[in-house]
Amino acid sequence: MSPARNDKPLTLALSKGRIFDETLPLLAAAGVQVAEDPSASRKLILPTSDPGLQIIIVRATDVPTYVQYGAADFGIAGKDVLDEHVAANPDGIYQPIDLNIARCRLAVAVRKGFDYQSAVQQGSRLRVATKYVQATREHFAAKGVHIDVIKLYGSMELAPLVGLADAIVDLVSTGNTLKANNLEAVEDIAPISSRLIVNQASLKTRSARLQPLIDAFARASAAKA
Ligand code: PRT
Ligand code: MG
Repeated sequence: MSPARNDKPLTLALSKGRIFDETLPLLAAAGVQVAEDPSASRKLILPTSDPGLQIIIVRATDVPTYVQYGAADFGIAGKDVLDEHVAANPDGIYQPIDLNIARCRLAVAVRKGFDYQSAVQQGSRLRVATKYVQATREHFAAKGVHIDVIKLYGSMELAPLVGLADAIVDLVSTGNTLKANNLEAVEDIAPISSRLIVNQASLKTRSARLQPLIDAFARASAAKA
């Protein structure tokens, strides 16, 4: 551990959009304000009212990678993203708290009128399009249903409409996106919320500065739950 590294500000990795927006009140509860809105600014490193804390803005799926390698000391990521990351890279990330923000659920959805239950009962092989390959494989393996997974990076809702897949596994919050595309959720896989994640080395070497923030986040999120 070099002294230089300890003088650097703590770095928190966030994605813009709902996670950034829902993290602001948690930071405020820790006495920290953020002057700039990443949706309006092109800056990727945002200072905060605490000179010892900066925020970096990365893609939601990249947050665990920055934290794992210690480029960020801590970060906030959806359980969906985290589970997929940890399945491939199990080491280096500590997950102390469920922040109860950016909540939704992971679900199986199909075109309205597609008889999912019968297809499952008859043992048909299903084609399932998803960004969540690990969670999807585990879910269907536990049910004893054979599937072919088609990996997509977005707009999963389109896949059943154009014959790419029989079903999708995707996040649902209001259900409006499914409805707008004539799809319906037929099975819930897991509730999803965002988690605080911490680099394991940072937790040891920078705990004097990290722990108070972790504690403030824990209190603020428990008050929300
Ligand atoms: O958007 P981008 O491709 O840059 O990245 P991302 O989609 O990974 O990021 P973002 O900010 O959209 O999502 C970050 C995290 O928010 C996710 O990892 C989830 O943990 C959480 N979250 C909570 C959601 C939703 N709710 C959600 N509704 N993430 C995505 N959605 C999408 C969903 O995939 C679907 O397309 O919103 C659509 C459904 O919304 P409803 O309200 O119509 O049901
Ligand atoms: Mg998105």
